[in-house]
Amino acid sequence: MDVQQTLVLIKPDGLLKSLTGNILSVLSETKLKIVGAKILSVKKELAKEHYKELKGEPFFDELIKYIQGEYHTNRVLALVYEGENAIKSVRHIVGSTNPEKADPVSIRGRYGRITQKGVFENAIHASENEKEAEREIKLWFKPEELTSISYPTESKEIEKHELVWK
Ligand code: DAT
Ligand code: MG
Repeated sequence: MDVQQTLVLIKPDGLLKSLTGNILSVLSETKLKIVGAKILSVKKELAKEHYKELKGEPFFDELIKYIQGEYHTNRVLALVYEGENAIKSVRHIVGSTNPEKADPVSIRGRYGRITQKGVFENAIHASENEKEAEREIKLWFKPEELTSISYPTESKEIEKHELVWK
């Protein structure tokens, strides 16, 4: 087995329902370590890029609204977990995509629901495989935001305006 990193998102329904602690407790059973964490409000561009493979699905527009927080709160907690077999371990404990079909003691089985519009409000996202984990970690985090870097980096001069403390 090899050491992997995987992206976890606690989605807006999870945050609104104050499930952060409960979800992190379940995830801690995996014995993996957190190497990145931040709370953010998801811009449309990031939402669409994250779910780009689902573009064309009938639920796509609702999914984008959901992850952007239109139905709950505009916050997502993004985390990177690292350790042996991290991707499968987290997916296992997260449970199936459809919260009603998920193992009742999995995170989605416990905390997920399906809305009247048919959106799976399943509280959490976890990368599906190594390729997706790499794509998603690079999409959500900068190298400097992680305490352990597992993909190649380069130094680049970036000129930009940013909000600073006055
Ligand atoms: P997963 O999140 O388990 O990797 P996915 O990548 O296929 O599943 O889909 C991403 C999200 O889209 C999923 O967490 C909830 C939503 N979704 C997927 N299939 C759906 C469906 N048939 N109806 C409603 N929402 C769906
Ligand atoms: Mg997926």
